[in-house]
Amino acid sequence: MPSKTIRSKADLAINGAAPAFDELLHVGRPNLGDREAFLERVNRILDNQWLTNNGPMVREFEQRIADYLGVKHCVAMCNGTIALEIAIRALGLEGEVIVPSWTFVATAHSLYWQGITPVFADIDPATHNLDPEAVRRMITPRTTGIIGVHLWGRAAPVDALREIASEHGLKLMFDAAHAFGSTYKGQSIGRFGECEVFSFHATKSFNTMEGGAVTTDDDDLAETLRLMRNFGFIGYDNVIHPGTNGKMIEVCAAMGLTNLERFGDIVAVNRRNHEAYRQALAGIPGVTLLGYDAQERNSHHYVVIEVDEACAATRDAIVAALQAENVLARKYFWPGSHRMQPYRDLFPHAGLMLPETARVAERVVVLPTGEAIEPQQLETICAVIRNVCLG
Ligand code: T4K
Repeated sequence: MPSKTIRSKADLAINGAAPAFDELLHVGRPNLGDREAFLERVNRILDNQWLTNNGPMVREFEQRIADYLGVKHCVAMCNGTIALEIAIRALGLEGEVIVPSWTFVATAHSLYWQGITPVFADIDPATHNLDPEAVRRMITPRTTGIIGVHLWGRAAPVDALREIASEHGLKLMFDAAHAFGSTYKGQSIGRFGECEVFSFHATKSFNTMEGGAVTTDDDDLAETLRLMRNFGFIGYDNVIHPGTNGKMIEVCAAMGLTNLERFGDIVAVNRRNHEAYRQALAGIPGVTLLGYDAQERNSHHYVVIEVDEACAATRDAIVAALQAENVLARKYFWPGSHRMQPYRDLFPHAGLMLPETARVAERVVVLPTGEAIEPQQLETICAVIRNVCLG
């Protein structure tokens, strides 16, 4: 059964039956910290009359994030995409840069937007992260860098990518949009490659409404990033570098400081939800919950199931059944960046090198989690999946 576009609540009732949930349950419902603490911070901002441009709230936010991650510099930005663009430019990337296709399209767009060709490499189907051997195959004389993505918060193969980068004289950076609170070999994501880029969008486990950051241990790079996010200004009258407006505003930093205080609780809820999904979905032929690496920390923010040929229902039938019950499950990042525009027209044969990406893209469903979903709702979601798969 093909999935259909849901336009209104009325569209959701199938065969006249009422959907299971009155309210829509979304993938990406924001986790909110303590409202009073947030409002108190907003009042302080209003009292200060300092709304943006590296204000006290942003400076405190940067320090707290750097401490939390154990990294020297956190440069806060207005969102993850601009943070990627600025980091890419600060590293001097040009020509071709290798990225996964299986990621949010912002990873590729942030290169293309500045005249750099994103070259898509295939993934390891067990982790959904870049396959180092596939990366090697895509290197050409025009390649200047690799952007690894820690997809679903699971660390990319950092050591293997580092080895390839140093063998070929390439820059290595990471899109850590999903990986706040994750570790690689016990160390916080945020310290690997030349720099790492976070998204703190509303739909992330840790959010600043809109926001992002570049983190690095490199003093010179951090200084360049700070210049670039503020038009290249140093002081009031002196522009010493090309730049743009990538600044985080004070209210977003206030949200971040407030949410950071509750981040541990949110991770605990996510972990509990993930385990409940694992138990409730066990034993459905052809439905597999993508696991997390038990040796590493993860915010468990993404509940990813894969539906393969052994399942009695198709992936799209499961998504449609969930949407009919008011559960907005997602096929993130279907059909893969290489099949989105402009890449689809520019590189019509890219898919030939991406068989695993193509397979995974046809299998994934992401389910709701976080504080917005109750244990009972989670059980109902699993019952819908069992019904459609087992009849
Ligand atoms: N790299 C990677 C690997 C990324 O995943 C992303 C962003 C980036 C880079 C770029 O970072 P940013 O520039 O975004 O900081 C979302 C987010 O917009 C995007 O941040 C995220 N990745 C991507 C994976 O997902 P959608 O298409 O899910 O957004 P939307 O508006 O459909 O929201 C999802 C659901 O959440 C909705 O059904 C309703 C609910 N929702 C959403 C918002 C914004 C709420 O309940 N409240 C809200 O305020 O893209």
